[in-house]
Amino acid sequence: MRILSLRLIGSLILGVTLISVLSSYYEVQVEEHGLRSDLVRRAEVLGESLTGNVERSFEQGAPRDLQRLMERFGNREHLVGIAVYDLLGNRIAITPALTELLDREPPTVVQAIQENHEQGEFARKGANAIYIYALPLHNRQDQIEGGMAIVHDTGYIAVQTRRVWRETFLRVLAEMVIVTLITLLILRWSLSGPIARAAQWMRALRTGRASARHSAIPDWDVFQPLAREVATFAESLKHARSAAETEAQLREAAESVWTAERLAVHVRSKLGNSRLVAVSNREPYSHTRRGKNLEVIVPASGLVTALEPVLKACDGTWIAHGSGDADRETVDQNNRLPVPPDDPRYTLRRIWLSQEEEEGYYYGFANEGLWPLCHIAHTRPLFRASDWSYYQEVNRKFADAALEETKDNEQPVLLVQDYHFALVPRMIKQRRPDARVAIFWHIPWPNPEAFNICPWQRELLDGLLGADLVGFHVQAHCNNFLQTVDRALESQINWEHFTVKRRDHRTLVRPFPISVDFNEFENPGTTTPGADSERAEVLKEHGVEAIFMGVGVDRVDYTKGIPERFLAIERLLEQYPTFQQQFTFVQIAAPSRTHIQRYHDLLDEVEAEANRINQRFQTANWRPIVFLKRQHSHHEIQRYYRSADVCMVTSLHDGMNLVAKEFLAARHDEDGVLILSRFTGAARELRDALLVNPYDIDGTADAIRRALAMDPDERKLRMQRMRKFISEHNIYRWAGSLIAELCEVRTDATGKKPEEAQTSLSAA
Ligand code: ADQ
Repeated sequence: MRILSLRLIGSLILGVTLISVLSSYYEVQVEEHGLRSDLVRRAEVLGESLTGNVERSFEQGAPRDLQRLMERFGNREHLVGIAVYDLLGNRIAITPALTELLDREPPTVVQAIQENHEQGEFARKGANAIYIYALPLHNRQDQIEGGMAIVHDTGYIAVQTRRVWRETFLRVLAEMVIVTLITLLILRWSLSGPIARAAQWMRALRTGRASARHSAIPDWDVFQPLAREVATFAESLKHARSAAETEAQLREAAESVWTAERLAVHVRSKLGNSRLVAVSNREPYSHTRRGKNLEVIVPASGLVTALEPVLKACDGTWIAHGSGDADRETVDQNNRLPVPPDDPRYTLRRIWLSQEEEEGYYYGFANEGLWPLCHIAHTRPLFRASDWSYYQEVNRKFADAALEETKDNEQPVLLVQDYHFALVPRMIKQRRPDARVAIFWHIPWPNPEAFNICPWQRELLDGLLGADLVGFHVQAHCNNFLQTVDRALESQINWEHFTVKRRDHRTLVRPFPISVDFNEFENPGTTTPGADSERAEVLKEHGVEAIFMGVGVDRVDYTKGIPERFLAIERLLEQYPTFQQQFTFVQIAAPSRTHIQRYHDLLDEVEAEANRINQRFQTANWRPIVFLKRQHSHHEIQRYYRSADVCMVTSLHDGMNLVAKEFLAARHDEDGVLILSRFTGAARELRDALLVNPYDIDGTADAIRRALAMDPDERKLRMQRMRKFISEHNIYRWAGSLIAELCEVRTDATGKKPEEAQTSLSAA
């Protein structure tokens, strides 16, 4: 930095000096030229006014008159004197001051006589600098009779020029000092400060000592454009370090835990040269416009966390609905864009849907039909023929995009996500029997009787059975699915291997329990206050004082059992009044699918229920329920997870439920109790949670009391066991096992042309 400053200052001084010297030189030249011209003009004027009288006296042969005349003019400024010569070079008259200077006729006078024309010459006579202006003298017949020399002292020009040089030099010196000082100040404020802060930040990252508070990008001032690049670089470094640490821990524990890096290696080895394409409704990055700026939004979604490392590892393509208001501005002419925006590693292909398509396919068939059909939560599914028609149309749109993205690749691998795309696997396999296609169903699969009410159950099942692999969270959903197929379609089911054979195509049905990225959850370490003070701080922000805190984090969905949870809290306060003014429950509630009347009403209902219970029990500085009705960032949610005594997941039915697992992953302090509905997929894995039936309000209230009164050792033991399980059964394991299983599948590349492979449903 010092060398940089010196060099910078040196260059500035040199540059400023050079420019100033050149401009001073020019100024001096101009000044000198002006003074000389002025002198020449004065000599000419004097010559003109003298000539007539001098010629007359000269002709009359009156040297005394001539002498007097010249002496009368001799006191002009800078004039040394005047001398008159005849044609023979004899001095006729001379002013006294000039006597010593001109001992004989100057050559300029000789030349003026010879050429009969005025002459001027700047000359030196000993130590004197002079200007001689010579002019010929004529008689009345206009014949030349002699010459006259008017001599000026030019010494003052040199004095003047030196003064200009001196002044310029002083000005340059002052300028240099000011410029140097300003440069030093700029260096200090604009460069040294940000660089020092950046260095400190990077050192903290390099040494792994960056706390959550210090991990944000500092203000890099003029280096701001670099900051983003360095931040991405630092992020990779952080991941590499945590991966290395995890690897080391694994080696130490002789265990095999999945990490993003391991998944990447695994995926590359399994895929070989195959191209990987993921299809989901939700996109991993959406763009929105905030004034003049484009903002990138990464949805808080387990699906994105799980699939992104897979796509990154093999430069695949992710096909999704472009739902951001500025999404169209950021794609190329093929509706593609490289992502992640900061460090592009794979391609996002956006599909555009009209409002009618979105209403019919997404809100209608998927969320008013299939969602309540698959969740036993006593909300009646709505099946409209128009929605079904949009569902087929949009499925076709996504399948076509997937086929287009894989048209130049042999044996592509396709991962289709969720209940929005039940028909896509068949649509792809009909045209590309060589493709490996998996569909993962993120929600439960109900029993055959429940599914049977769907007017298009056979079409949906047939669409799904186009896949080589159908994945669910838990074995029970696989079993329900196979039983449904058994009842509804002609097929052969192998209960030993969990496969379905239909028209020469075999589909594997397997459980892949989804999970979270265990290492993503911040460990605040010792730099932030412990759970007790963080809890008090969190509650204080909402104007509440309490000893115990519970937390719930949900989309406001009728399957999540939020009203049941609130009733259980009310029952707890009724039955165990000691918890009044002691226990507060924070419900983080993200409004969801509010286009649908049922969801819209539910949001009002849940809020009204929270208000009712609050009004019943609240005091000046305490209330039982803090209802936070908005989407929160993952970072914000973690604070609540960390400081809660109890997390409540009371879903009436849930495929897995990631909130339960997120709560466990966030508890680096190995404290806190999880209350978990037995109707979630997670309940099959997390046996150390307090399992409840959310319909049993008294039972759930009892579970809250039990959780709050639980012995710390028991809390710790349960939490440790569940955290160990989640750390081993993380999101990367989910993606790794799904891809491994899919890549083992023998495809139907039987040589049949696509048309031959197609079979109509009616033939089944
Ligand atoms: P969801 O029904 O959405 O997922 P869940 O598994 O609980 O349910 O995941 C919700 C996610 O959204 C969590 O990551 C949670 O942190 C986040 N979230 C919830 N409320 C939020 C809020 N207010 N602000 C911000 N984020 C919030 C479906 C199935 C599940 C299955 C998942 C994954 O219904 O059963 O576990 O897919 O397969």
